Amino acid sequence: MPYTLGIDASTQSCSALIIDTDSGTIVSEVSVNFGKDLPQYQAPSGFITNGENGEVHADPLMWLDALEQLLDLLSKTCDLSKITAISGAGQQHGSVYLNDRWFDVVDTLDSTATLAEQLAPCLSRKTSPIWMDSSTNVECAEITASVGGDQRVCEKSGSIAVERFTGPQIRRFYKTDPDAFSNTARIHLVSSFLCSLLSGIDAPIDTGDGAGMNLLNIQNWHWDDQLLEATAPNLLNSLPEVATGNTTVGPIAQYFVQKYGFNSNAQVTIFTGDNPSSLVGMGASQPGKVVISLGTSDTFFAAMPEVVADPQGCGHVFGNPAGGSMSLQCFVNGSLARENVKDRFGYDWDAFTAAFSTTSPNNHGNVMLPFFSPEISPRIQLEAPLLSGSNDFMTWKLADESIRACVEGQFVNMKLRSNWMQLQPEVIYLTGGASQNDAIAQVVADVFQAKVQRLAVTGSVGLGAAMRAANTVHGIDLLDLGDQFCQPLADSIVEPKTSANTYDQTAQTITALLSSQNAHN
Ligand code: XUL
Repeated sequence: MPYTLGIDASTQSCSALIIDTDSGTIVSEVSVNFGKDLPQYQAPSGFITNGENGEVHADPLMWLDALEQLLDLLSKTCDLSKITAISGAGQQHGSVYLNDRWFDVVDTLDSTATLAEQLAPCLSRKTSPIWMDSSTNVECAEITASVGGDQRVCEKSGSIAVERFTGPQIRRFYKTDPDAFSNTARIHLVSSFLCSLLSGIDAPIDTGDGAGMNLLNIQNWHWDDQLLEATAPNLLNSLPEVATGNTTVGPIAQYFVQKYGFNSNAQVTIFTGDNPSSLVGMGASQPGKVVISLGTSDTFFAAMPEVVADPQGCGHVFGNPAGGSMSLQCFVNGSLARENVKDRFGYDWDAFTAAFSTTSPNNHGNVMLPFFSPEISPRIQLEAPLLSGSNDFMTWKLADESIRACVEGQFVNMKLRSNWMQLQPEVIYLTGGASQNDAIAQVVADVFQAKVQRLAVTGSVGLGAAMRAANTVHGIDLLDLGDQFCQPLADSIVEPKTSANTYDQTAQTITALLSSQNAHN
């Protein structure tokens, strides 16, 4: 009975999910939370706090310790020798900088030492910038000027130069620490770094995650000479190959066979980014479905029939691991913003949910743009929400109204920012931590005037990875895997209850609030 493993290396945790494609069941699911399970790294939400100048970094050794804890846990729930296919996904854009020892070490991992012990001497940069980093404003401007403007960068790479994307991050490293940069022999994404370790070779970057770097040309899916040159000298030498999402990298490294009891013949499929993986795991890798993922960041994405770029410059085009491309819009102020409003009133999640029954859609004109940290959709530097409404609301005296306003503001803003994709979704697939909350799902249905559906499986990133592995290694069709694993949760459908124009006023208020702040769309 062949088992398939999917790994989800996300911002706050590392999770694993094993599927059995014969019986169509999930055999095992485990997770390691960076803050809770690895407190020694002092990263309660998975990143180092108090970074300066918009820097948000994480310790790559923490990811490695988490991977080992995860596999240890997993080996206690399931016989890992039954696994025949493995893939994974990483938080997008984060980068790992390695010196030339990397090539030897990754090839010859020693199962008597930990991954972290062996990899520590390979790091040419101690910490990894992650997607929450907004420190590269100047570098984005430099890359844009050198390539010939926003439109040109967007045509080539699928996005304008974006602060959190890996290219601008690499450029900043090159400028601020040229010695360490020249010591760097390889730059990996979180996804390709972990894939390399699992397979024991220097693995390629896939077109899904690779397009989040401002370095890959989305017309031909090759590194783009002009973008590379605009970013840092001799960059091509430091980048792995690019490969499509259906590439098998090779058998699992002996390290994991010896340490955790994997089967030597288990094959590793190239890893991808968490969003492209979720597209597959939601059964949405063919055009026609829209996914909203509610996580640390909220994201809105869909497989695209053709490549359209966002004229506002906030959206992105990535490779679709199932072939073709996908669009994505990312919102930094996702679950941390919802949590912030909840905590401000000392509410638990039940009280948070109950707030939607004491208030009504449109919230009597009380509107919030809950941007507790700098937002990227649209790009605006804020540390506190923008509010409009009654005096009591504006002075945070109305708990329930504030909670509704936070969620309504998030999704009305999401609708405004995703209009460029020209999608008229009839069904929206909701996933991620907060997706099981019916009150939130109702706001999504009302704002988008579309049916909202949840899947039985919550870990769509890990599931997408497992499905991709089963597809490439065992040749099982992704559509068939979707029928098996991506079924809607019974009674999970939420229909719109409000009329189509209910949120028109909210949308106008949000647009006015943003223009009063000079947001750069
Ligand atoms: C996407 C993005 C985030 C990360 C973390 O562009 O920055 O969604 O992938 O989840």
